[in-house]
Amino acid sequence: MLTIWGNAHCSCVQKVMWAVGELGLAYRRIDLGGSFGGLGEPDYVRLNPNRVIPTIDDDGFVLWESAAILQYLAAKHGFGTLYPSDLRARGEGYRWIMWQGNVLRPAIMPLYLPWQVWRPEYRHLDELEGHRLRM
Ligand SMILES: N[C@@H](CCC(=O)N[C@@H](CS)C(=O)NCC(=O)O)C(=O)O
Repeated sequence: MLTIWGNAHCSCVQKVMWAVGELGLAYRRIDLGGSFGGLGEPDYVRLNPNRVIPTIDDDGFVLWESAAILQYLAAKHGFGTLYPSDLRARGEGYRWIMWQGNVLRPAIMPLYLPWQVWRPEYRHLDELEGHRLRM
């Protein structure tokens, strides 16, 4: 049985759920993090000492870090499709997974938090400008 901890508002959880959908896997998802809280509960910290979401348990195998989860699930269930057998195609997949997590997400978060979540007085345009992606 595949269990996924994490609420559906979190982009790191959403990409795991997207992969789970593409692979047609049966699962149960437990809301956690954000307004659901629970990341500091001892039972969860034992699973994921980073106290973030997502975390999965696949028949007793616990894994965290969304990029690792994507690669694990795709390799296990989608070899030749979501997990290409061609190394170059797989490398391109890795590239976008890593780029999303290491480049795009850190650039978006300072935009997302001030504009979507925080109060207007916390919005600092000059600081946001410093996060502009230069490619
Ligand atoms: N590098 C981690 C980042 C995980 C992460 O930062 N998750 C955020 C939500 S997207 C989190 O748990 N934040 C605390 C919270 O939601 O309460 C991954 O990709 O899994």
